[in-house]
Amino acid sequence: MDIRPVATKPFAGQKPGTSGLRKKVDVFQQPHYLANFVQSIVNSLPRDQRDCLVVGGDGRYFNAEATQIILQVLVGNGIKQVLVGAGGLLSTPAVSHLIRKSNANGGIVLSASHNPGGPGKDFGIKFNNASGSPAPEAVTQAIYQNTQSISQYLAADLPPVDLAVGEEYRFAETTIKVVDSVDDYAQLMQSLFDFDKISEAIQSTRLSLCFDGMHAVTGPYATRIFKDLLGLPDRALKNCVALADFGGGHPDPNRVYARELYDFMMTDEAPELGAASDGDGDRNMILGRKAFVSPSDSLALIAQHHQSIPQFKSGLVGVARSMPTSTALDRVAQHLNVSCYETPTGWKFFGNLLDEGLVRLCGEESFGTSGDHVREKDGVWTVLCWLSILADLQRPVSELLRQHWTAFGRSYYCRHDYEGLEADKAQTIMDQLVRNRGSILGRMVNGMTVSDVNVFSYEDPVDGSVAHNQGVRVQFDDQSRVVYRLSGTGTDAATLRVYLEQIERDATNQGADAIEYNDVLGEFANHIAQIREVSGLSQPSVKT
Ligand code: G16
Repeated sequence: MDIRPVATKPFAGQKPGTSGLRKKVDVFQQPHYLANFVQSIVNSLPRDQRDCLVVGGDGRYFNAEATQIILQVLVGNGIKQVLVGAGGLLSTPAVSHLIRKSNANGGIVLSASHNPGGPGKDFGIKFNNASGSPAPEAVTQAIYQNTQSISQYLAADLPPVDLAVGEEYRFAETTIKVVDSVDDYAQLMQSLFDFDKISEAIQSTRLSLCFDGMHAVTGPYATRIFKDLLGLPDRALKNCVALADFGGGHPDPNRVYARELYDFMMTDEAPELGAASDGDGDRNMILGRKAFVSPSDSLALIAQHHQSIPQFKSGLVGVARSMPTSTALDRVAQHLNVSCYETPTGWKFFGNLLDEGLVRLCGEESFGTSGDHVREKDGVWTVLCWLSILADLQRPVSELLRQHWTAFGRSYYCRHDYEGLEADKAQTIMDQLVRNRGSILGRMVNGMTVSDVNVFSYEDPVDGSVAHNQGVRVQFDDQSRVVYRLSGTGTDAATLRVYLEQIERDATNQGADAIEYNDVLGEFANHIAQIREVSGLSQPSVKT
């Protein structure tokens, strides 16, 4: 077997976004494109941090071919050990756990998350560091710089590597071990939750679940954990066969793309809990019977009821949310007397806070929640948190939501996405908002007055790094907000996200639909940012 340097040239635009490099799959299929990026990852690693790397992906179209290319480059570079998921499959939180458990130097995740998969659809790659966290900006920047000056990569002429579980190979300096995709993760979950208690509630029919795997990577995880270990019946699991094109669907667990589950959960026949996860298993959607739990509320309720979750029995210490996520968590944190951090969008910003033990629970409005057990958001874990809460408190989700709103006020929250914008127009909208600050201050809507307009910057309290320009906040006098930011995960044109939050403290007015409740504020947000004038879009493409 030869190891040879392959001459190559930089590709423009290999710049990681909110969560790694995401492009159309045919971009990744170009000769050298993926190998260049993987070589750049290796080049960014100090020589003494090339002992062990984890590789796994969400199984989307091109996952199998990409895994072989990655192995060729890692062997070519003499990485001592590579742990790869069987069939090249690992959910994103499972990669994070495996990195931590095996003391690896990092890992490579193949996924475009909730974006569709298949020919003509999306693909992605990202690097996670030794603590299992998506690489911080300094590292992604170093990788990007490398892609822009690369002239060769090292590749081993490997035969096709059969990724059957238990196989072990030795090529040149490298050992490749194929590990079960689910085993380690399932054991971790068993160590964090009281499976007997949840199982007992299920057997006594006090607790029931419908989980939608969206034909994505969590299918096998859900089957092992919810069915084999907790004893839920087959009918509790929908779409749990992982497919390379996610069955032609959009593996995004929200009310739009997990519509069937949502509609079912709004009927009298619905189980206590409904849940869905995304392409790579890090996102989640939580529903009760006739109750949608917004991701921000889900996070706040997990914090409120953390004593029902064995992992958090010793207390939360601190919690964190991304800036656009609703402030429901802040009010619970204040009540619990624990710190609440506000970070930019992107799970990587939680990494340092978790590593330092400053927070134990984090979440984002984009259907992501997780704890200090891994350094990624974690869909199946979130479902287990809810199962634990329901098994312990024995109250319906709808009642828990009502109690929460009565005690803490309700953050009526929703997001308007304006998709398909030309990049320069999207930027113009953001720039104008800041320029027009003076004329926006004092404007009124729904009896609220704009009291501040500012640009969010974040200084990491651990390493002092600063992230500038992380979104524009329009703040009202009653703490309600509109937040504007540009998405960093798309593969096409720009998407402008407008996050709407109104806080209703009157318990008699907390039962409305959040999307409808925010319609007037949404129009106001469009108006003050001149979205219609600049982009021609009078309505958002999606409201979630
Ligand atoms: C990624 C990040 C999240 C972020 C989300 C949306 O999630 O890990 O932190 O909230 O993208 O980002 P944006 O608003 O920039 O599109 P995932 O699940 O796509 O990896």
